[in-house]
Amino acid sequence: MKANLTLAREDIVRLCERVEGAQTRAYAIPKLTDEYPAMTIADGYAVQSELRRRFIAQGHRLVGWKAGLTSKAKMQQMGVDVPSIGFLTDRMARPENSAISTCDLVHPRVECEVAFVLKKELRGPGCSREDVLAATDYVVPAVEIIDSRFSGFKFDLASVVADNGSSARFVAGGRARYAEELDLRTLGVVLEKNGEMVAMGASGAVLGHPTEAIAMLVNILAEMDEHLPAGSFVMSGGITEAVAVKPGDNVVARFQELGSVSMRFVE
Ligand code: 0L1
Ligand code: MG
Repeated sequence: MKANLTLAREDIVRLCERVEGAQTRAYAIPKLTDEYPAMTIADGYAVQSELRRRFIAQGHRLVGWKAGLTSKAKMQQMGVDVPSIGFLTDRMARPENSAISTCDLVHPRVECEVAFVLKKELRGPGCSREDVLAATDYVVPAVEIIDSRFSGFKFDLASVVADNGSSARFVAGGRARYAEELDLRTLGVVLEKNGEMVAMGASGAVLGHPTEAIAMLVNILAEMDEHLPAGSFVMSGGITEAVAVKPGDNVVARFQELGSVSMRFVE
């Protein structure tokens, strides 16, 4: 990954400050490649790593990671051709059934995901679906609230990666289940907004099997000399497309075998 870096250290810090400002004060910014057209995905991860370093220095606790852009539908929707990863901190977690504020978000959208909790560490390269299953303690249903900070949703993969894969909030809930008790490829999910079904899908939409997304994430982490420690919470990517939410919306994600995850959105 380091071999494909084009940005100088001062540019990485500058772009990180730009992203951090947009995330913490909730305003939209132009995609980063408008100013740095040669920016690579490796540059995007360098900005993301700097953001993670800063948040941890400010007292945020790293709780896990997320795979993003893991379904063909999502890649097409966003005009990209490879998945991405992002980090998750305690400040992004929201309890089930809670009221989630939108005044500190730019373009909030929700998507349904299967999350994995690890009992053993996972390291790449060469992490496989089998390795993921062997390291998984249990799976839980989750809703990710993504929030691209880029104006008019105009972005490319390098910019999205720098913006931590649009990570903003997440809610885990429902029923925790052992992975070996489930067919993780065929789990159905229905997303309801204000009592209406707005999206549906099956877990195989995530790279054919959500464990593939976790293995992909571990192998990308290995390129950055990072790994997933035991206890990590890892979201495998949207099964459904992302659906926009605004104050007053009630959202329920109903997962086959895993129960449901609910929240409401307020100003
Ligand atoms: O979680 C994800 O799939 C990341 C999506 C990044 C692009 C977007 O904001 O839709
Ligand atoms: Mg997601």
